Amino acid sequence: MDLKLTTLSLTCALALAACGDNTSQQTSDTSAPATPPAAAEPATPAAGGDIGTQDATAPTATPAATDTAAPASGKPEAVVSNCATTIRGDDAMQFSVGSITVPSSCSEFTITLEHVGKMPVAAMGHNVVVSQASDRTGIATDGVAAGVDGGYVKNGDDRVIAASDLIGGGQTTSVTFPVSALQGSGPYEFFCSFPGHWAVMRGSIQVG
Ligand SMILES: [Cu+2]
Repeated sequence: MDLKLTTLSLTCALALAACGDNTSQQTSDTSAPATPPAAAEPATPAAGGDIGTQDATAPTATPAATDTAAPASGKPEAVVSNCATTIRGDDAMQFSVGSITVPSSCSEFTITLEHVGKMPVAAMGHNVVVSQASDRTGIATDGVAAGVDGGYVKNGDDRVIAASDLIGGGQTTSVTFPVSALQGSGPYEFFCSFPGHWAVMRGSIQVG
């Protein structure tokens, strides 16, 4: 019910935006919330609104729609320069990027992780681990026993391509690894191996 109303309201708002008609908005301000959608809907096709609606969707509907729909994949691509990138982790258990593309011209690649939060490592520690995607769960599960002091990575785990230190809020760390390690049979991922984090704090990493 709420969703439907929200959708209708959005449709209304988008239709109004497409029309660019301030008069209509004044109408919706004074009317009951449910009334304007019905009035605005017929106006959409008349305005030739398909393209206008899509244009308006990106800026307008993003906060409500995207945050719940795409937990891991809605993130931007990492900015890479000089065979390195910097990503951020925060107190909301999120990485700032969803994908890292390593230039094939690089022989080594460095990922720097900035923990921009304030929580201590024991409560909200982050690291960045690189592995085959299919090894992520095993690495993280076996890493639990290593604890905070072991960075939640099992000592000598040969499935790990790269693993940074585990850091708390305000700290920065980095890890460098050979690009050839990403040129076998992927796909590959980067993730945080802190218990519970690896399910959401992850993204794809590939040589491009
Ligand atoms: Cu984490």
